[in-house]
Amino acid sequence: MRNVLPRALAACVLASAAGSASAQEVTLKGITAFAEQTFYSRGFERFVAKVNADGKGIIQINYIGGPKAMPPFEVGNALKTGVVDIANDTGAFYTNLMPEADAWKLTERPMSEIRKNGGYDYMAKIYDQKLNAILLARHIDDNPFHLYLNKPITKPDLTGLKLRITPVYRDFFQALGATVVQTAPGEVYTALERGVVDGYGWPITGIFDLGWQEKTKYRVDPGFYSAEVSILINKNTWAKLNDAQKKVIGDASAWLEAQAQDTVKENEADAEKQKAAGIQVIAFTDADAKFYHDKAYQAGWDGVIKQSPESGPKLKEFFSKPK
Ligand code: 173
Repeated sequence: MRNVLPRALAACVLASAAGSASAQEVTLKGITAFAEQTFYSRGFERFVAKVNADGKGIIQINYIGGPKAMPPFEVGNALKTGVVDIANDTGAFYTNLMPEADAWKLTERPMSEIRKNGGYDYMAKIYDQKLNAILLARHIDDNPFHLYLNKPITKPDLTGLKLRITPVYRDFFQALGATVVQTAPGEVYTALERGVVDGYGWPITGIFDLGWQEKTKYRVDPGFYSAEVSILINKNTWAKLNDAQKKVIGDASAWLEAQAQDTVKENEADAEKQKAAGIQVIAFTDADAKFYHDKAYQAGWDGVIKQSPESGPKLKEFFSKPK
C-alpha cells in the first residue's frame, strides 16, 4: 500500500509532462535579408501572418525584421548556425556558404516541375550539407533582373561602366566588359547619389521601395534570369518540430509557393510605374537582344560550373529549358 501513492503520483507527473510537451507552443525566430515591408519581404510577411494565425497554441514565428537587425549577407550563416530558425533570403546572398544557391536564378522551368524532375531534391542535399537548412518555399520566380543605368548605351557593351552587383550579375556584366562593385541593397541609393557607380543590377520590381527611381535614368531591356527569393528553415529546428507543427509550416509553405506566379502581375505594374517616373528604356535590336540574353545564360552557367564542377552540369540539366 505504501508504495502505491508515490507510483501513482509519478505516473501522473509523467503523463502531465508528456501532455504539456506535446501541447507546448513553439516560437521560431524569423528574419529577412530584404528591408521590411518591401517587395521581396512581403511574401515572407504573409507567410508569418498565416503561420501565426493557423499555428495558435502550436507554433508561432517571432519576426525580428530585416537589414536593420542583421546585415543581409550574414543571414545565411545565422540560419546555418541556428542563431535564427527561419529566414527569407536569396541564393546570391549566401554564396560564401553555398555557391550552388546562385543557380536558382538560371531556372527556366517552374518550381512545380523542378520539384518533380529531381532538381529540388538535388539542391536539397546541398542545402542539407552546406547550409544545414531546408528550402521551404520559393515565393519569387518569373521576375527578371535588369541593368539600370545613368549613362546611355546603344549596344550590349558595358566597357567603361562601373556597376553595382551581387553574385547574380557578376559573371554576366564582367563578360560584357563592366567593372563591378558588390554592395548590399541598402547601399545602392548612396552609391548612385555619389556617382560611385554608373548603374546597378536589380529585378524589374522593387526599385521604388528604396527610392532608387530618383537616381535612375535608364533601364536596359530585355531582362534576364528569374529572381529567386525563398523561405528557409534550420534543419535542427525542423527536426525538433512535432507533426502538427510541421504541418502548419508545410501548409503555409505550399500556399506561398503557389502564389509565386502572381509575380508576373507585379512585373507589369512596376514597369508602368518606372515609365511614369521618367525612366527611359534602352531597347536593343533583336540581334543584340538575343546576343545579350544568350551571353547572360552562358556566363551564368559558366560561373556556376566553375564554382561547382560536379553539381553545376547536373543543375543545368534540371533547371534549363528543355531542348
Ligand atoms: O540585386 C540584388 O541584391 C540581388 O541579388 C537580388 C536577388 C533577388 C531579388 C532581389 C535582388
